[in-house]
This record gives sequence, structure tokens and C-alpha cells, in this order.
Amino acid sequence: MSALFESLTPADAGLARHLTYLREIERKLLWLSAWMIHHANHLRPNRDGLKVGGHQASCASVVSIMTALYFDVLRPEDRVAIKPHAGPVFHAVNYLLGRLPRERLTMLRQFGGLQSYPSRMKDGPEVDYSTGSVGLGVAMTSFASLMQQYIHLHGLARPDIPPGRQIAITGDAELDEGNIYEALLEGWKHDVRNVWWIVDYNRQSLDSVVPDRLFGRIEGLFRDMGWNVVTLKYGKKLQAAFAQEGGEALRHWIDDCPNSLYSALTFQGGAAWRQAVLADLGRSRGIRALIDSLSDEELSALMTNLGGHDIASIIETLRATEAEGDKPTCFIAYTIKGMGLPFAGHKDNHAGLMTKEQMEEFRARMRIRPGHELDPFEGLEVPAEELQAFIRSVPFARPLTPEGRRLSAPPIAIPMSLPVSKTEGRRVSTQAGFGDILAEIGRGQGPFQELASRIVTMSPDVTVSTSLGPWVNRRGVFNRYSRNDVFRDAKLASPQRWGMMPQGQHIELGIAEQNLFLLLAAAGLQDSLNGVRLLPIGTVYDPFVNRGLDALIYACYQGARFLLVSTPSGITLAPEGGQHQSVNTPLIGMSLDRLVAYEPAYVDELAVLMRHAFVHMQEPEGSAVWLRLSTRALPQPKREIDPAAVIAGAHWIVPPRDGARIAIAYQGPVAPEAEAAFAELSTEENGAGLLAITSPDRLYAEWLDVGRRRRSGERAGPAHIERLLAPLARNAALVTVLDGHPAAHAWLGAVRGQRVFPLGVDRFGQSGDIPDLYRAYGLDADAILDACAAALLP
Ligand SMILES: Cc1ncc(C[n+]2csc(CCOP(=O)(O)OP(=O)(O)O)c2C)c(N)n1
Ligand SMILES: [Mg+2]
Repeated sequence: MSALFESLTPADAGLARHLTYLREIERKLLWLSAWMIHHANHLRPNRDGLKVGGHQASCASVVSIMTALYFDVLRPEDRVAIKPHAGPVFHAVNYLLGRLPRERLTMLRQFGGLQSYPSRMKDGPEVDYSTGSVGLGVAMTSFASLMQQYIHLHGLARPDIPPGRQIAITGDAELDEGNIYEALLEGWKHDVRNVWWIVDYNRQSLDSVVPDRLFGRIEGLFRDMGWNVVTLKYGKKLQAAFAQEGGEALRHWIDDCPNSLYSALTFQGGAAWRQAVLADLGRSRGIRALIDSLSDEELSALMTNLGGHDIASIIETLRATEAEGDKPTCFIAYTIKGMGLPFAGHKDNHAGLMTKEQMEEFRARMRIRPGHELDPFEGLEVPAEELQAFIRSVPFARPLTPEGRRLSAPPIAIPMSLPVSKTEGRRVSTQAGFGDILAEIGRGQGPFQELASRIVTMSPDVTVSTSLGPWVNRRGVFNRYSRNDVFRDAKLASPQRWGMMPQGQHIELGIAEQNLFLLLAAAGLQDSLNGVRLLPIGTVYDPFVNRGLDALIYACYQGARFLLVSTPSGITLAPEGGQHQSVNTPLIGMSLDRLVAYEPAYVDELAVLMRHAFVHMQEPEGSAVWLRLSTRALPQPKREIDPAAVIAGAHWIVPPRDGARIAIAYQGPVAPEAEAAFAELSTEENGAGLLAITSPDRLYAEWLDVGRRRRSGERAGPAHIERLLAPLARNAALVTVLDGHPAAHAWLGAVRGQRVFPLGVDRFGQSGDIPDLYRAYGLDADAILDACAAALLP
């Protein structure tokens, strides 16, 4: 480390100039990020009176770190998750690199403009990972690294893209999020490499100053997980001061200074620092000479010369770590929130904005002429051409590939139908059907060879209980190192034969569901991150989708493509009881964008939908797909189904007669109850229909879309559900039933003005068998018939 520092001393004119360039860029990033936010708040018309907002202090805190990274240390193949509220700094970086047009900088937080927090889908191809829900972007880098390992060990990686580092720049308060620690544990299990987390340790969160002792704990946690922890506490000026007489005492004083006092003194400035230091250390040898020689301004600059604001210290530390290898590393970079701005250090500065007057002072200090706010080299001391040439020469300025940073991969061909063993007449659950189909694909024979090679499965400790076992037996568990299955070697009977190997295609996770969704996100972005097409499948118990929901939303927000299989679901898993019985998941499926949700009842539908999922996940306008499955084994019908209707969300089992007064519509494993009720109903009500709903989500989404298009003057439609319901009388009744919240179907009446009698579950479940539970929750044939009778009352 010291050798590297030596190499950066101003004695070497070239390196001194290098540092000058970096300091100029740092200054520019500080200005541009603050000005973008100022412009958004004060210089654009405000029509609704709402504060536009933005985080000038959070940006200022991290400009030095981002300068050092983007203009010195980063290579094109590195991928970065930026702390959400530093978005403007990131956009300013891209502007200087010539990757973002100037006018975008005036469109922060504007409709059609730059998002408040970096967004892959909305801010363009330079954004590697979206961030916003704190903690998730950080953890994402660890899973992205695992997937990078995966594609390299499987020989799928593009030869022109070397493995990069996965880097998170994180706020210190983000480390309060539990998902970080879940990810750390999982990363340790998988021996994840090439991950850097750089903590912007400004000791402030949104509301307050972070407790002093916390980071001692956090540091220990990282070390326990096998990480390097590198602290960047003091800048070069402070280090030089410590070497002088009295310096040791000053260092102790700083080390002992509570976070809140340090912040307050930073805000108050030089005179306050002088008073506080001298009050405690006035009698220590050398202190007076050290302090008295400095003006208030110089003293303030010295005391705030923390490691995270000292470019030379930062690049020295990052380069040294780089030279040490690929061990995951956490950098704790001491910083000051709002550094260089009037509210530096103030505990309430998180959402603070500079006033117009403060901005004018800042402008003068930055030497920016009115009208030249966005000139990239305005107010700098280095000639523009020289700085421009430097920027063009930094490693990160090289394009990652001729296509840029956002890549793509050709689709994998999916055979017209998936291998389904004969189920007619047998009792099979959709969960078991899923396991069988996947295991058959897993043989990798004939047309299924390529498909099988691109599937990667993952599960949070529910691999066996979600029926992935046979697939895993065929394709193996992924691990950097080959490990035999001890039980198999000892000839101990077990249906699971889980050798671990670098070619394995199942990633076994611990129980933490957020990790599943973050890994699905990372796997489901491999085409755009690394140009490698994978078909990730994650399995989880349906109720615990809720446990990982924010990470699932995060995965979809980024546009990741995967197949989520949640099973078992609903009260139909019966004896397992209330905590495992999901109620709201069909509504999540309907309300989550970029996720297409299905619930088949029979294996023929399932096979159609699994195939559709593999196709849809790969389409440019496709999305992730969710299958909600069940452990209830149903006798499989012998029939022909229309795949297009199953995919569109519903198909008639018994079509209604024209003008029919009633239909029963069911979804998922309550099919036998609906069928029984329908048989009974038909004896009295000629022409009634029986509808199988495979996706209220698809039906609703298409119907909404058609409505919107019609309102804008298009001749759209009819929507699938309009066509399906058309034969029924205008005032017909629809008795609907699912093992989930009835609101999933309640909207069907709006399609043609028909009357809906929705049955479903709207209370917590409990233990029982299916007959008892279906009776108690009103899903059995009697309940359906009662609803039909009520519906047919004159
Ligand atoms: C999951 C989540 N909870 C709450 C917030 C609201 N929030 C945004 S920033 C922030 C504090 C962040 O503090 P820190 O990470 O230390 O960032 P910095 O000090 O660098 O601004 C909070 C609570 C959020 N964005 N995400
Ligand atoms: Mg903070």
C-alpha cells in the first residue's frame, strides 16, 4: 500500500497531473449533480405544487468515490449498482463520458426524463442494475457474480467479455437492511468472488446520525463471511498532520469523536472545530502549533479530509485491493454527507436542497457563468482539450462491446410441445406434472438437448418439496468445486443423488426467499449483461412469495426473464395449516408488471403453459412468467384443449348455449368441485357453461389494453374474455371460484355487465382436510351450487 502511495506522490509529474484531472472531474460531478437537482426543483415550471426533490447531500457524499471508480479503476466489464440517491452523479459521469445527451440532464425527475433512482429500463443502457429499494441493488451484485461464475464454468461466456467485478456503491444505512446479510451468507456458501461493496460511510441516514458502535459490528460480520474489509478513514492531509508533533493526539481525538458531534462540527465549520479541538487537546504537546498555523477554512478542510473524499487515497486503496486478487471486499469509506455544500454534516440534510442564494454562492465558487451550467469544462483549471483527452483515455471509456453495455442473445429454440408422460385417467397434481416434465426435458435428448442445457433451476431449500428432485438428479447441483454425494458413495438409500460440480444446473439456496428472487433477477438478465441466454426457473412455496416480494418486484422492474413456480398454494395444501396457506398471491400475479401469472388445473394446460413460458421469457416484448401450482392430485381428463385459449387465460370446458343465464368459472385445483356443481346445475339449467380460467392476470391485462386502445380511437379487440362471455345473456350470472382471494375474478362482471358471484378465500387458512376446508371456506360443490341458486333467483 505504501509503495503504491509512493508511486502517486506529486514527485511524479505524470501522476500528479492524473490526480489533477481526477480532482477537476470530481469538482465537475459535484457541480453537475447539485445543479441537475436544483434545476429540477427551481428552474422548471411546477404545475402541482409538489416538491420535486432530489438528494444533493447524498450525491456530494459520493462524488469522490465515483470519480475514482469511473475515471480510474473501473474496466468496461465491471458492473455497478449505484446507491439510489446518487443517481444524478451517475448521470453526470455518463454525460462526461459522452454517453448521455446534455438535454437529459435538464430532465431529472421529469416525465419521460431521468428517473430519481437509476433504472435499467427507463434510463438507458448505461445503467447496469436498477436501485431504489435500498439494500437490493447491493445484494444483487453478489448474485450477479454467482451467475457470472456460472456462465464461465459452463463455458457459455462470450470470449470477448472477460469476467468483471460486481460493484455496489452503498449508503451506510442500507446496511441495516436484512437482505444484505441474507445475501452475505449465501455468497459465502457459494464462495462468490469479484464483488466489491463500497460503503459511503457518511454516518448519516435519512432521519439521523448512525450510532457510533454499529460499524465495528458490521466490519466483524463481513470478516466472518470471508470478506476483506478495507477502511478508508483519513485522507492524505490528515495523514500528514498525524505525522507532525501533536498529530497522534489529534488522531485519537478524531477516533473518539462521536458521529453526531463530528457531523455538527462539520456543519459549523473552522471556528467550531478550533474551539472543540483546543478545548480537549489545548494542553497536548504540539497541538496548538498544528492548529494555530491553519486558517478557519484550512482547519475545516483538514478535519473533513476523510478517506472517502481523498481521490489519491481512494485510488491507491482500490488499486491495491485489485492487485490482491478476487476476494470479496467491503470498503468502508469515511465521508461527509453534503461535502462541499452549505449543509455538509447537518443531520437533516438528506432531502435538503440548496436555496437559490446558496446555489448562487456555490456557482461563484465553481466559477460557472450563467447559461454555461452544463458546459462540461466550464470553470475548470485544466484546458478543456486536455481534460477531454484524459476522459477519452480512461479504461472505462472503452466500449464493453461493439453493441455497447446492453447486450442480447439469440433465442433458444423451444420444441412445439414438451415431453409429457401419459396422464389421462391418472391422478396427478400440477406440481408433480411440473417435476415430471422438467425431468423429461432434463434427459436432454433429441430436440430437448439445447433447451435442457440452458435451463438453470434454483430453490430456497424447497427443491425436493417443489418436485425439482428428479431434474436435479439428472443435471446436478452447481458448485465451483466438484463434491461427491456422501450418501450415495456410502450406498445409503435416498432418491436424491446430488453430486456437486461446476457443470451442475441447479443452484441450491438457503431458505431466504429474497435471495431466490435476486438470483432469478441476476440469472434472468444474463442475456443483456453478458450476452448469454439462460432459462432460469425458481421454485418456492406460494405463500412465501410474500416473503421475497420486494425482491420479486425488483427483479421484474429490471426486466429480468425467468419462470417462477410457486407450489403448493392456497388452502388446498390442507393439513399444513394457516401459515402456509396463501390467499393473496393471485392478486400479486395480476398486479405485478412484467410478470405473466398462470394457475393451471390439469397437466395438459400446464404443459402448454410451461412451453409458452420458455418462449415468452425470450421474446423482446416478453416477460417473466409465474405458475401457481398445487399438490392436489386430480384425475386427468382425456380431451383436446386449445393452447391459444389456455395461454390467453381461459377456455370453455362446456361452452354455454347462446343466451344462457349462468356459467361457472373455476381456476386451479378446485376444478372437481366446479365440475361436480356444474353437473348438478346442468340437470336443471339447460345451456349453462363451465369455464376453466388459467389466468385472471392475462384476461384482465388484455381486456384493459383493448379498452384503452378503443378509447384512443382504434378498432381493437374483441378481448379474449369478451369473446368468451359473449354467448351468455347480458344479465347472466357468473359464479366464480378459486383457492385464493375472490377479488381475482370479481371484475369479470365489468366485461359485459354480467353479475358475478365470486367464491374464494378471504380469511387465514387452518389445518384440515380438503372436504372440511372447502366446506368451511365455501369452495365445495354445495357452496358453488348455493351461489348458483342465489344467482338464478328472480
Ligand atoms: C427499502 C427502503 N426503505 C426506505 C427507503 C427510503 N430511504 C431512502 S434513502 C434512505 C436513507 C439512506 O441512508 P444511507 O444509505 O446512509 O444513504 P446516504 O446517507 O448516502 O444518503 C431511506 C431511509 C428506501 N429508499 N428503501
Ligand atoms: Mg448515510
